[in-house]
Amino acid sequence: MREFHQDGPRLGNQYLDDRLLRSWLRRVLPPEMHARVHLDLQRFGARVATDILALGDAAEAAPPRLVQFDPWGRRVDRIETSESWRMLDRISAEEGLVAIGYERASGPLSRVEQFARLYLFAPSSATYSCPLAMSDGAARCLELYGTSPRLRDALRHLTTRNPDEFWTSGQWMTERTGGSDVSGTSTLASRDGDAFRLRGTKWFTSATTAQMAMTLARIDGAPAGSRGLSLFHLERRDPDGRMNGIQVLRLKDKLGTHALPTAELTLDGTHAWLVGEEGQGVRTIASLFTITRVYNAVAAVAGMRRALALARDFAGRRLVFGRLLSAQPLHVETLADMAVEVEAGFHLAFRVVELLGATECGTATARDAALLRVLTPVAKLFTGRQAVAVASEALEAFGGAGYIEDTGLPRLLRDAQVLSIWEGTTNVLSLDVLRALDTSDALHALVADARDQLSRLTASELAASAASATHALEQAEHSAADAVQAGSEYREATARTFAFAMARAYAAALMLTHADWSLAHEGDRRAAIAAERWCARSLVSELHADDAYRDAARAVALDVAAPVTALSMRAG
Ligand code: MFK
Repeated sequence: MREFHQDGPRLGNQYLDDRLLRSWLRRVLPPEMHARVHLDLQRFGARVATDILALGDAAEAAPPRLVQFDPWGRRVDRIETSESWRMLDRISAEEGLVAIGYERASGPLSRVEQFARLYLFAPSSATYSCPLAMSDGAARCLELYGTSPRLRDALRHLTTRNPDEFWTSGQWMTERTGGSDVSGTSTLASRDGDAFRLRGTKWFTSATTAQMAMTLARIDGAPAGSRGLSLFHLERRDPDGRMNGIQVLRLKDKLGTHALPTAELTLDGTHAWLVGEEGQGVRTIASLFTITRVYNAVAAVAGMRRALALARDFAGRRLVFGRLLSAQPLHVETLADMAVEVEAGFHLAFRVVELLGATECGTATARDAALLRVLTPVAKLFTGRQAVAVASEALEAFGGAGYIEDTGLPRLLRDAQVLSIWEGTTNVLSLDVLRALDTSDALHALVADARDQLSRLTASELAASAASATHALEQAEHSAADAVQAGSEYREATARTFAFAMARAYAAALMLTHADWSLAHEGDRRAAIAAERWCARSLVSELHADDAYRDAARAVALDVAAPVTALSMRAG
């Protein structure tokens, strides 16, 4: 008797297979730039499914190891990483994964080009995207506040394409007293000539093999609380190669991100240099964590997209109850829901990327700046939660195989779970949304921008969804006003619900804008179906499962062309 063996999922070219990424780039990039970027991403999309993927898998299989003592008992505190992990570092430099954002060869659109690459890279990289995020954040912070030759030199290392000179950076904010609340930071900084010596313990430090780090400390005599904190730059090793007053206490034993070294450190006389003004540490490091939060959002969507790609491919291979999964209506429905989540998250994350580029290049309006401020936490918190839900659903789409380690699938979920925690949890970021509303005209900016987008739609078949989006925006605006009236406790308690409502409504406007363009310029109905499903599912409660609806589901679930009737699903 012939034994049955199920084929596992296969990954194709991750750029060519990504209809949404390709379509969105075609829309937002000028034709000449698009032609160049298209060719380049085609090459890179093949790499992330072949050699880069193999390096990521190998790095995951050979996690870092801490060697605290040499054979003769001397304290060395060496974190040993795999050859594959180090290769990912070199590839990151050569591919300009940070550099593109600072060369700014394409002006404000440079960030779009850079993050399109990072989007392809992240899910294959065993979370090498984490050191890159912190390095990019440190680069932005040094670009803004790094006035001394030492700090300018660090910036040069962070943004070079030369792998022999490329540095990564850590972002050491967390102490035992708190990750979300840094006000209890107990690391002290004492003056030493034109520099400082740091003493304290850092409880979570990601990518601890980085050449440098940015960290918070309290200068002797500074007041308690977060207003007494200053930001410092330090190098991990002295010029003679010894650890710069740093002891590695242990590596953290984490649920996921296994290739990424995360450590607990003691600083004891660590030589460090002030960045920005004394007592302005939180405000100064905000320029760094704005960037890492954008990375988080893009990596979250990239992870969802990878999970969907694998589940889609598998649906075309797996035969159950006499037919392929891709022909099973209930499975198609599940895939369609996942696909719609990916589309919504993608638009939110890449809208922030666009705004970031414009702000950095001085082409942003005041409204764009306010939008960037509020959409950064909104996109981060929303996509972080989506990533966990979509990864969980994807595992289930493989049945028992999704739960078995050597399929590689459980990693999707493990590595997603951190995205809603680090760089600010969902709740902390919901509160940051309130901070943004209080310190800028962000609510007005967001609502006005979404309304402008909706008012420019031309396709009549999108009108009902546009009305739902408009209604949702109005509701978000009213609940913000009601919350202010009701007082700060109520406002905090509803912050998360409010942040999610804004995310959903704004994502609807972005999806409809893209759908409108895609209908007109590509004759493609899939973005419209995704937008319509989004508005129907998330903003309006009733759905009607008629034939047109099922066709529509198939089109977004399997990414296949849809009949004209598919868009009429709300009419049923
Ligand atoms: C693949 C992706 C990989 C991503 C890399 C992950 C690597 C992992 C590394 C980490 O996870 S490091 C730890 C990350 N930790 C956090 O993100 C901390 C989370 N907590 C917060 O974000 C809190 O809201 C915060 C610490 C900022 C609260 O601090 P404070 O001092 O209580 O806030 P306060 O007093 O409201 O603000 C101080 C100043 O900072 C104000 O400016 P002014 O002095 O001018 O008034 C604020 O406006 C400013 N500020 C605060 N948050 C800001 C901000 N400015 C801009 N953007 C923000 N989000």
